[in-house]
Amino acid sequence: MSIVYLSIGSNKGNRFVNITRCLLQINSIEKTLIRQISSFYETEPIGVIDQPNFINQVVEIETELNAYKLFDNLMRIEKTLGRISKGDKQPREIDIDILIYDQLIIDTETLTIPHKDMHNRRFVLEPLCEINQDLIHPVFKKTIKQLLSQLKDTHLINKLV
Ligand code: PH2
Ligand code: MG
Ligand code: MG
Repeated sequence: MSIVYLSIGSNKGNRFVNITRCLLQINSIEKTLIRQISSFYETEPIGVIDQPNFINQVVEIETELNAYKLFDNLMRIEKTLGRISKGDKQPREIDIDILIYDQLIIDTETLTIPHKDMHNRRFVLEPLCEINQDLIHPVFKKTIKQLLSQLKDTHLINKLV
């Protein structure tokens, strides 16, 4: 069994409904179970201007699926929940990113784990720190708490519930 951390985001439509549906669908992936859920955070968009704020959340799951099989399932869920492939720069109902999969390091065209931007993003590190501050980043060999303490990202995030 593997432990995986996912970042979930929505900035189109009813963001809370989208994320709730997303959680239900993740939990119904075969051999996969949600173990922990962070608070919701309302977050300023990064890298894309003139877009609505996101709701972001981080979840911890356990799964028997390998990283590629899990990724396929997550992309299927993104599509089901309405994400039309217009590219990463458009508002979307749901975006699911694999942050960390055990201590695995993968760097291929389709999949990069750990997520290549996670250590630079407050909307990832704060919710992740809430559910596992001692988690080690497999590449930097630092805990999430350490990465958060040295983070320079000044984009606004607001913890909701
Ligand atoms: N996702 C992006 C780009 N920018 N900004 C915020 N606040 N939240 C996101 O989930 C996000 C983003 C690309 O996936
Ligand atoms: Mg993303
Ligand atoms: Mg994505």
